[in-house]
Amino acid sequence: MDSYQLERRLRRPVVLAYKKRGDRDYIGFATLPEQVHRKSVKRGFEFTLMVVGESGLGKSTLVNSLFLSDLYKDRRVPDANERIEKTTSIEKKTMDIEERGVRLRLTVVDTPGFGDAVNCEDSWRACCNYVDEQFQQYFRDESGLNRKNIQDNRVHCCLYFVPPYGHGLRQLDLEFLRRLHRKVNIVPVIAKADTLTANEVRRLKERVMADIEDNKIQIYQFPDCDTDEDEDFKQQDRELKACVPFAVVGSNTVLEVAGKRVRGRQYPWGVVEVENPKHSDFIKLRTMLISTHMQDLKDVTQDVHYENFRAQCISQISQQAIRERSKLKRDSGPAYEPVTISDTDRLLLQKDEEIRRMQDMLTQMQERLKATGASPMFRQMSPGRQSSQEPQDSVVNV
Ligand SMILES: Nc1nc2c(ncn2[C@@H]2O[C@H](COP(=O)(O)OP(=O)(O)OP(=O)(O)O)[C@@H](O)[C@H]2O)c(=O)[nH]1
Ligand SMILES: [Mg+2]
Repeated sequence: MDSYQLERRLRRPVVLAYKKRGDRDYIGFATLPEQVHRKSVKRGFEFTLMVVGESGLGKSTLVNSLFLSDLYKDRRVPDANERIEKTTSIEKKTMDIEERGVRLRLTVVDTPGFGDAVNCEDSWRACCNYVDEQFQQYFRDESGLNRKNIQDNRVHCCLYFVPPYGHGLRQLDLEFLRRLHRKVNIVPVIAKADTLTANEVRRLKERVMADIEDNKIQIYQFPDCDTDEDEDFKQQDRELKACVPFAVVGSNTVLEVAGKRVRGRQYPWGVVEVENPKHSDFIKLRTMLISTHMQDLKDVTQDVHYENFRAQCISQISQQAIRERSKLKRDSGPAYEPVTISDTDRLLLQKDEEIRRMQDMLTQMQERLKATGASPMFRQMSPGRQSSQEPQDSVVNV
């Protein structure tokens, strides 16, 4: 479909809505939702998913299963020696998907080599830097001239893979989660769930959730269901929340089971079907990620994580401006009564104005966040003071 056809197709609902209403009192703003819908469909959607977890847990396989793609066909698996040397690399793949006229630019950020290096600090640092760099880029673009066409590469969701062996979260997992939970929406998943019995899955889920709670890790919170939703929807919502961490199975193989072609894993004793809800939580995860909560994940990224980042940036810039101002004052020597405004005075005035603007922005943001009840981290911050409870590993360079 060319752009002219797309334009016509997008215009159609509004025209129909207008014609249907013969009522003389009809003003027309009832079409506002349609207009918003039309505009966003035209613009298309962007979503970035990061997958993190120890090497070999099935991250790439799950991504292929989720998006019915084969993103990793040229992948070469490093040998043991390479793995010891290896640092976590960031592999970014973007694909444009279209479904019923809706375009989605999906970016998957994979982290092969996570947990391979002897030093586990390397693992979280690479991911943390990546998330920060995307925020920085967005912040720069927002303050630039071409604000209308900003590409949103911020990470909207991070699937964190917990190994099926072991008894909950390990040091490596906790370290990663502590460093990133205030920056990105974390959705924990139990990898290779087909290697566990139903009871083992249940026990591991409980352990993981207890570890998350004990360590005060803030994973992605599903929004509350509206009270006027129907009972089926409410039930679905309850089941979804109870499912976390999702126990998933992935496969790149399509098999034939009872005359139907399904993605699955063939074992001597039978087939594990990826999309069978009795075999794994794969469908629940896919529905949540793609059909029901994609927009909410984007909203939380914008309203909570990015706002936190932005507040830190503004606070740092305003501190820097204060420092520069005092330096200028010192350098300008003893106070005297100038007859005309000198360059130094002009600069000082500019700096004062800059500081005032920054502080206004900061106050506005604090008020907005207070109103939405978001981000405890932000509430701990004030200009010139940084949260002491948070690991301050990210350096914000603007
Ligand atoms: N049993 C089981 N095996 C799986 C599953 N998903 C993937 N595998 C297998 O695990 C191996 C590693 O899968 P990958 O998807 O390459 O793992 P990865 O996490 O991307 O690994 P790196 O790219 O090295 O970080 C492959 O042999 C897969 O076939 C699963 O759900 N269950
Ligand atoms: Mg991989």
